[in-house]
Amino acid sequence: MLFVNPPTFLLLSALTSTGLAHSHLEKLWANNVEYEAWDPNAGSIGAKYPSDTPSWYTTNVGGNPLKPNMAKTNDIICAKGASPANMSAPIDAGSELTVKWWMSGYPFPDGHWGPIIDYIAPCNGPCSSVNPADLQFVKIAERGFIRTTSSAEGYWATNEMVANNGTWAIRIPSGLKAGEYVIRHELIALHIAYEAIGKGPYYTDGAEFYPQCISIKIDGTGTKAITGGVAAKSLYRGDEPGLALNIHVMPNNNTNYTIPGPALWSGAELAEF
Ligand SMILES: [Cu+2]
Repeated sequence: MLFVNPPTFLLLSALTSTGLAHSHLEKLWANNVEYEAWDPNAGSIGAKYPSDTPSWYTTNVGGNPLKPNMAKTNDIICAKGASPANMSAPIDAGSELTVKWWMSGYPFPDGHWGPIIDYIAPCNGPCSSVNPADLQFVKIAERGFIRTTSSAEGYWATNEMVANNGTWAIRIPSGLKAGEYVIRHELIALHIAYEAIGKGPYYTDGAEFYPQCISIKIDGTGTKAITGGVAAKSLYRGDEPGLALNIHVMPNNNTNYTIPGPALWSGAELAEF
């Protein structure tokens, strides 16, 4: 059963000709406060970007993926046409930021198997005025292949997110220094990752990246600083073992899957599953 309220219904109709392909964030929660996320589809038909969401602005109408050849462009940082949120959501270090993905009918296509990865970067001031290219990210969470099933592909983090009504919890490391930070939350889909096999870095096809940034604000007396981060444009090439592979092979061999990107940051603490 699909419940569609009138504004959304009109929106879907309006987008039929351009193709409504994938997902965007619908909501998020920090310190028990619920926020509406930015909807780039609504933006394309005139919705104004709100001042009260920590979810970054994007022009990614249709929630479309970025391909490996976009991994060295500004779009990989925080999605297509991204610019910072006007506010940063207060959140306690050590607590969970929860996000919810949305698309018509289901949160994300179940046939888009892949990892979910979360990064954090300090803004060194208000995130609302940060230059996205200056953000130095460390990885604070990663979840990839989870278990084999009767299908060749098996069960992945993206399947788990869909099964959990589109929600995903991100543990903010405890003891972080007070200040504003950007969370870079990312789904990666591997269903056509095999297209990049043997093609070298930054090929036009292959794995699909779905990043979204969220600004947060931490108070308190924590002392942990983020060090050793990298610019988002240095995270991926598209020909790593975890991005250029065929996940459709029987017998199921995805148990050896290597999540792409840098190693987990030493201060990371994973959410409970
Ligand atoms: Cu797709």
